[in-house]
Amino acid sequence: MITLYGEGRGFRVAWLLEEMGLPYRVRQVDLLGGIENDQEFLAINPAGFIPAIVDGDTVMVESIAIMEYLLARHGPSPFAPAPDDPVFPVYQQFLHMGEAGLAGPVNTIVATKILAPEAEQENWTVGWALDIFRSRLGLVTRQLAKTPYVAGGNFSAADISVTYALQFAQRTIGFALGAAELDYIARTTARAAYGRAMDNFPATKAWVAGLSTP
Ligand SMILES: N[C@@H](CCC(=O)N[C@@H](CS)C(=O)NCC(=O)O)C(=O)O
Repeated sequence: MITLYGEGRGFRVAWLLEEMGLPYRVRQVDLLGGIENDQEFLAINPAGFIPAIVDGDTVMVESIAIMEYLLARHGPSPFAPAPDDPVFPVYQQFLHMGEAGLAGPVNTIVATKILAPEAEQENWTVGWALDIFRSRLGLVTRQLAKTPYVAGGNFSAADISVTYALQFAQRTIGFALGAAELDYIARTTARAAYGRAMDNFPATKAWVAGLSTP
């Protein structure tokens, strides 16, 4: 059975595992409690960030790479178009943009606003990261004007990647999304697999329940 270490971006992995019907267990990782106290996890990921998975002899980090691994190793799956499918390029683009162009830049803002000394919380880099997020979000909006999902007419792992990033921006920096993105999130999160993944993520569930924008 696959072990998934940590919530946070591990949600992408749990959601995909639920969509694919693959059995897994969640091993909690308490980042705030001091990762140096969790030697068992550090033996899995010595860099100390989440998520990570263990699948037999395979140990992996990076949420998008883990999703690609699961789709390749445990597929074929309807959540990843084949390389010769016309939507494959746009699928691949948004699968990666969800982290590289959206959630990643938001991480910079969150870390600065929450963890940096007060005098450094409104620095140049925060504005830069927000500009990056906004410009990539424009590409998502443009795509959603054409198709209901980011890679065309069908839900895919790219929607898991992008939905996570949009919700992350809403939940952490209170980013106000437009109507098209809100409709999109309503569509993707109505899936039963999303709800099942959330039920396996008690810390995320409690955090979201306490927010004005779930
Ligand atoms: N690009 C990585 C980002 C991972 C990441 O930033 N994880 C956060 C929690 S969601 C974390 O562990 N932060 C603590 C750290 O990086 O040391 C991914 O997509 O998995």
